[in-house]
Amino acid sequence: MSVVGIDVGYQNCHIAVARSGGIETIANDYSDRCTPACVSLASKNRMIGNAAKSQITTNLKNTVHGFKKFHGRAFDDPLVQAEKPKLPYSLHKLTNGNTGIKVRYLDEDKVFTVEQITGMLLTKLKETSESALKKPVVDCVVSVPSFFTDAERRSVFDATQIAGLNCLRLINDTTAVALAYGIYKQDLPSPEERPRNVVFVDMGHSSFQVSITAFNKGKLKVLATAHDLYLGGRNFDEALVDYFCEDFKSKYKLNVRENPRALLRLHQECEKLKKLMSANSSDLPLNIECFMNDIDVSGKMNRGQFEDMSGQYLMKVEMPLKSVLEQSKLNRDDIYAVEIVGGATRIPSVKERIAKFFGKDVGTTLNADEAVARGCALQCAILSPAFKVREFSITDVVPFPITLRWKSPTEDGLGECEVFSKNHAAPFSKVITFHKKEPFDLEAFYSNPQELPYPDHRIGCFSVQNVVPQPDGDSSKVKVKVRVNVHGIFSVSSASLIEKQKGEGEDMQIDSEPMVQNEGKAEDQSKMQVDQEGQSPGDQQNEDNSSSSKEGAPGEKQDPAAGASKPKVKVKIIDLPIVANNIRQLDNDVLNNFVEYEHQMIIQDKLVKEQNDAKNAVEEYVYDLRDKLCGIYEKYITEEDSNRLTLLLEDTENWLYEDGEDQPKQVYEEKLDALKRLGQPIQDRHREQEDRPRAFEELGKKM
Ligand code: ATP
Ligand code: K
Ligand code: MG
Repeated sequence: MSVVGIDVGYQNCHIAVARSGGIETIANDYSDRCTPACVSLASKNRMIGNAAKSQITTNLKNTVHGFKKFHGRAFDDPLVQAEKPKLPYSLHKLTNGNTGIKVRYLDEDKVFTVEQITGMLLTKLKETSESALKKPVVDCVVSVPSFFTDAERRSVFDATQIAGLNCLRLINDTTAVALAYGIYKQDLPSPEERPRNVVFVDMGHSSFQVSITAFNKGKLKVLATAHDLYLGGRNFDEALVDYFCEDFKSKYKLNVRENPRALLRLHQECEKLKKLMSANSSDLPLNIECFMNDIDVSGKMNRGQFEDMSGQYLMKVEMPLKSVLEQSKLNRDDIYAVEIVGGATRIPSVKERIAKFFGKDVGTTLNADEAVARGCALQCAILSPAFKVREFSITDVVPFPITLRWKSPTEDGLGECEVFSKNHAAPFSKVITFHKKEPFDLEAFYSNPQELPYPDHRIGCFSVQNVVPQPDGDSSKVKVKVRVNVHGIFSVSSASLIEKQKGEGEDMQIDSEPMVQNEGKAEDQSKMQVDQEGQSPGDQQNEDNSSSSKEGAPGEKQDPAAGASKPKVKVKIIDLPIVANNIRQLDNDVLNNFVEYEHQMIIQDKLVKEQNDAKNAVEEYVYDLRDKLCGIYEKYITEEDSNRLTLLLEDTENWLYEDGEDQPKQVYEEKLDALKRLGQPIQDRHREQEDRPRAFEELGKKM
């Protein structure tokens, strides 16, 4: 079983793995610990990560980046529509209304879903982990922003499946950071003592997240989270881009916004400048050669100026900090430390605002780029039975309250009930008891649309089927379990009908109002413990109680709700099917097709890679042999043979650029073999000669 944590950022992805020495972040095939969230589609293959990023300006329309926010969103979503004009690639409305990404791939127009694009990225990250661990990687933990709603989480989860990963948990970015912070701390207060409250702040490229977490020995509990969906490093880049667009318009009469390629280059240069300004307060130059219309451009900027023009963004830093503090009902004095991560918290004025708000220096003990990935890997290690790691229990929160509404075709009136309040502990399940004579629908939605960073407050509709009245015509008692699982995804996870047995206690009361029953504090704690111990965090395991009663069914069971004090009622528990219909959910068939298609694309990429490797091998051999023919091999070949061989090498080189440009792998292999048949004897003669004196030397030493 693999222990891998993946931070999928809007701009940057990081991977941490467990090896014998502990948790470490790993580098990719470019010796880079950071893999850009970028996918480039081409006529023969795909490039992903660093290779894709280098295609951004050359394969502009088919290089996809900045797609993380499209997860679970409709094409008509205002956020998607607002991003659209800024993207060099095209978006496309899918038949189900979801956001598609339109590119040329294998010389055809092709529309990919965002799950597929993230799936491609995850394929690359999976391969990177596999080459570091030297074994197949399946199990992993993946990070998502804490403010991701149900549809967004389901979409990311589907992407992990497309990449063939078994995602044990989608963990919130700031919760992963909290775990990375707390698990190694030796001096946390004991469980009876007042907890240590720590604020975690993550400003990435696209968004801003804050959490307050309470630590005791062996556990962490998230108290509250807050966010700004529209505040991140990219806003600061845009402020600079705006400035230089104006600057170049007046200085050089250039309309940069009309030229996507130039605009992209300006973005890249402005981001570099922004980073330089974090370490430097003096004037800094910005120079781009051959920028547009063969004109070289230059400008300058300093930190003070930059802060002035990014004032509108700096102003937004405080709001989420205030919100999280208010929600937690703590005072500033109750905060033990403020820890910052995410690339954009390196901007000095961002850091200052955070420090000023809490009235204390911000801690930078965590690695700003890698803390999320490390936290993910730690969570994966905790969940893995194969890996020994300190016990540490994690209680997260439900970020947005969830309400359930029910209706039946004939019974009149709607009923509704908030099943999860804001900042309710998660994962968590509850049992709700209904009294029904016929099948009914449960609609789940977010209670508070105004606070939702998502335009649709619906989560989904869950139809509880096969409900029938009791034999005597009375309503049946139907117990429905609702839960927020380890991924932060809501579901009506099971339902059962409790049938009174003939002649036994008839004393079950019929409530008109449904009864909501927490599964019991202690019970739920122990369930969370199961999650922590990670026998399997999957859906089944969370249901340990109900599934044990299911396994016995059909049969006679004690109704647990009847309790010990009441007279015992003989009942039969019948499982009821539930049909779930979540918004923006991919169909299972479609998902399976995507899994299959990803597999084909992986094979295609591999073929192209092997072809390229075979071609490069011919090219290398040609260069190497030609060099040696005029060098170390000169003595071992007649002049005539040498001339003939040199000519052949030249022919081969020309062929590589013409007919041999794009040949099947075997053709290159045959070519190489043919050359080697001529080159090998020379090499052998040379080696023999070299070895002879060495052999004498060896002999000399022995005597
Ligand atoms: P998100 O969390 O929004 O999904 P992400 O995880 O990809 O995005 P990070 O890698 O945490 O984002 O941060 C990237 C951002 O940090 C970029 O905007 C980058 O320019 C910025 N950044 C990195 N280093 C510095 C620096 N030294 N000074 C200023 N900004 C920086
Ligand atoms: K990241
Ligand atoms: Mg991030």
